[in-house]
Amino acid sequence: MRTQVAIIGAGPAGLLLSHLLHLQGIESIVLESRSRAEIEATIRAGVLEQGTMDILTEAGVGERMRREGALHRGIELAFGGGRHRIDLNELTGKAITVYPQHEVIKDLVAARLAAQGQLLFEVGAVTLHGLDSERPSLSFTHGDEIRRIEADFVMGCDGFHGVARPAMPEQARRQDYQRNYPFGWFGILVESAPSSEELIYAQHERGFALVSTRSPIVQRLYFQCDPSDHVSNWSDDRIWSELHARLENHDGWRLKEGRIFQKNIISMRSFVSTPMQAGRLFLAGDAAHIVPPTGAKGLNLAVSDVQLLARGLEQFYHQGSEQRLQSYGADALKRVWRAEYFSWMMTRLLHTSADATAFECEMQRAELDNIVNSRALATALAENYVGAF
Ligand code: FAS
Ligand code: PHB
Repeated sequence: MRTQVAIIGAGPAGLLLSHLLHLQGIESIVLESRSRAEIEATIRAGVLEQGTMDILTEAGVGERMRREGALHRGIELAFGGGRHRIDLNELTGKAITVYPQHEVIKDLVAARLAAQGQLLFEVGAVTLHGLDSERPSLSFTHGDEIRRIEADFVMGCDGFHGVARPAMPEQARRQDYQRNYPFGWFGILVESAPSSEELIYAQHERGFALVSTRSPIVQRLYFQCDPSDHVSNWSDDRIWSELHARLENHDGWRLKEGRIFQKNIISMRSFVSTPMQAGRLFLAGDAAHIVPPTGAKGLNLAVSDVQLLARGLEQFYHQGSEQRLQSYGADALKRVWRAEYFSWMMTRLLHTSADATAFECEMQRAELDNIVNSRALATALAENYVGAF
């Protein structure tokens, strides 16, 4: 097989890149190890920045997002029994949309298939070859066949556990930056109306909790847990009791309960791998960087990487210049590091560390008080949250 751009991974990064290239008349083939049904059912992110909304709309795949997504003009920080609204729209002129990542995946898969895009699902043994040549290729299994794709470029959009980053050529002198957190998130999907108009990020001595939503009849709730904990250790009653405790407040608001129909625990890390490119191999999204979900940046960073890559490939194929492609990694990392900082800051601000000293607990509370009482600090948080950079 032969194509211009071979893409490994049909997550948000790989699918959006393939779609943006198609709009520019650039050919691509996407190789995905899981089935279509699996990728369209993987529950992950929920918050789209304004920039992401705009890219999806301009690319003609934002119609259902605008119809079914929930536009949120603010978020709430809960601590000390009170709730404090950060008015994102008043402070930045922007908003966010809560629209589940798996719905974005469905919209992108539908668009690619409608355009006869080449998406190969359930591939195996993807191996990268000739990355430092001008004719890189991928070998892989598909059904009972062993196949090979020759391309001009290989895009590693295969997530944190993919094969592209480890295949980075030695001479690229890869450097990884990593911070593992001593806690994870226990996530549940609940059959109930939303408990709040907007997302609530709660700091509590028992641990962090987050009230989010998926639809008018499904809530998405999270609470901080031990990353080595097991879903089976948590009965529904124990989950509700913990969530109510962490969301206790003086103003009479109460979390809505309902049938819990999905539970999972995600671990948390900050991770950046540099460089994000070597020869004809480029990394985008979780293949290159991971953020703790506290800042709702993961999906949005993948989209901004892909927008840069699509512009670079368009310049290469339409103007014969490699200038944008050569600066891709450096350009992407500017935003990546700012998002890594924001996600780390929000995680430190809102989570409870077992080994925090009494002084550190007071500093955490004082930092929250500062933010909700200072327009300048609230604006800084709002700008980072909506992605105003
Ligand atoms: P993805 O991991 O989404 O996609 C990579 C794709 O490559 C997958 O479909 C995978 O099957 C495929 N693949 C992997 N190896 C392959 C191989 N060898 N060959 C072929 N295909 C291969 N972000 C938020 O903002 N908020 C959240 O609440 C949030 N929750 C998350 C929960 C979990 C469990 C995880 C893992 C991530 C979460 N994230 C969240 C981050 C998440 O949304 C990512 O940032 C986003 O999926 C990144 O998209 P991609 O870079 O496309 O990577
Ligand atoms: C979600 O709805 O899944 C979500 C929202 C905000 C976050 C993380 C996850 O910061």
